[in-house]
Amino acid sequence: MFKKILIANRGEIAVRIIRACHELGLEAVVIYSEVDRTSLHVQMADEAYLVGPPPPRESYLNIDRIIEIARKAGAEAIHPGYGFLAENPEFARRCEEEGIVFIGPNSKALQLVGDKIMARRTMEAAGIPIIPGMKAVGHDLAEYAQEARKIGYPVMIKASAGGGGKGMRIVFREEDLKPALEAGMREALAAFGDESVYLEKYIEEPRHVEFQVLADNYGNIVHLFERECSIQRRHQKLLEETPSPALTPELRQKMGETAKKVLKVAGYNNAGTVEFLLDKDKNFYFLEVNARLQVEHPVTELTTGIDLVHQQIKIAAGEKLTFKQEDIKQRGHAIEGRIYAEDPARGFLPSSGKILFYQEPKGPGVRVDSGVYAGWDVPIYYDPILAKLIIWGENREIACRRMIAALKDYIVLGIATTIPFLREVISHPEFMEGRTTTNFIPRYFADWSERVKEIDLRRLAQAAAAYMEMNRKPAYKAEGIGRPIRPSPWQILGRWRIGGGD
Ligand code: MV4
Repeated sequence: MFKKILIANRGEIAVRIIRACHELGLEAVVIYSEVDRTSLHVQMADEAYLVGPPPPRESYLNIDRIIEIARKAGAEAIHPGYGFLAENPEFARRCEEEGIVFIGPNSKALQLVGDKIMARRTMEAAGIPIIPGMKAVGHDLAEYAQEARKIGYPVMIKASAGGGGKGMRIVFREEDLKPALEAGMREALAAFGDESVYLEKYIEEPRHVEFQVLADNYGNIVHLFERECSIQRRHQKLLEETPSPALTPELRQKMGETAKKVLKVAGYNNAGTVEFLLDKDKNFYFLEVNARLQVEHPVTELTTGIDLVHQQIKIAAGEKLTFKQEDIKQRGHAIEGRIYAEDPARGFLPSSGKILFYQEPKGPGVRVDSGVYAGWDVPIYYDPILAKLIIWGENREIACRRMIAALKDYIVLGIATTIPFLREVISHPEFMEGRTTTNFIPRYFADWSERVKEIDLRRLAQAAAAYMEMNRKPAYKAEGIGRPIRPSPWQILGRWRIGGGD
């Protein structure tokens, strides 16, 4: 087993991995950019090294600098987290070359699953159901038009060099194909440096179901059941849950076995997630492999009792899986809500600034994976995720109610967040009933704006918090007690609570 791991990431996932290192008795080394000097992950680590200026290219994406720091710190392994270099085959290869263990899949498997067309060809040859469509990029408009006619409209344009929706376009009529192809290729080039696109049959109103898989270096492979990405907004996942209300035990078993086969065929090791689309007739199709620890991994941990970061580190250290498929059970229901520094009332624009007041919900079945604290300045340079609220309940109904209550108790003042939006979504009857297809947001929340009452109250509380922060003197001295105390804005506001209730 390693003694010291470098975490090449920041924010909540870096904090999450530090915790896992400490639980395994390992030292955690972190990197930070100039704006992240006071970040929570820097405070919690055993060692911290300045990696560079704020722009990701000069810091968290700077492969040479990260390898140099790993060497200097004597880290035997690097955990990439998610985003940044997590699925970068070049980084995995460089680690392999430098004799530093990359905590993730081998670079060859990473290369394969990162090429969407190659992955489709490989999976189809192995008898895995793929979405009908092209298995090679086209050479000119005529070829794409011919392929689209073969597939049948509507068709989906997709980038071959990456997933996550970049370069994706839905085309309903032939006359719209050319402009959509040009736009999709431009976006693919900007996002992945590769303009290659291909066409698939557009699956209308699918459900987005993914299976967590663990594969050690000795051919042992298990799945840890599914997660449904129930609510997404423009490919940004907001809510994920497990189990999926749409799966029967038979379908779950079939998709789980297929997910294991996908990774076996790809020669994959470590943690990976196999994404499927499920159409309204319950046919499932392989979509892509996410070759990283995913943001939503905690819902799987809460329902299976298996710590995925521990498993990643153990597999990377050459340990065998200690459980078989039949040992893994799903228990209860878990839902994760992502807390972003974005303003849902202003089109989800990023909201930066100082967190003036920060209070996390607590109670049975409430987990918060956070990377922030009161007084911290949210930088503009990175993905605006602040934290994740993950709820476990013995069934979906209790989990939903617990999530709604927890979101009411989750107080962040000084910046706007997605908290009030999440609460409205989960309270919606269609969500409560489990009817969550990928166009839930466009259908029910297209022009959502926060209720005026909440805005007034929140602003009032922010004013109180800012006032106290500016004055930084005790609001009053309790009689007979030596130490002056400063109440929270909520104590000043008395019984008022944002979002209704008492
Ligand atoms: C699709 C699709 C429908 N038909 N492909 C691809 C990236 C992945 N993260 C989601 N993707 C989808 N691929 C075909 N042929 C629907 C999705 C999809 C989606 C698409 C648009 C907007 C939101 C979405 C949420 C989940 C899945």
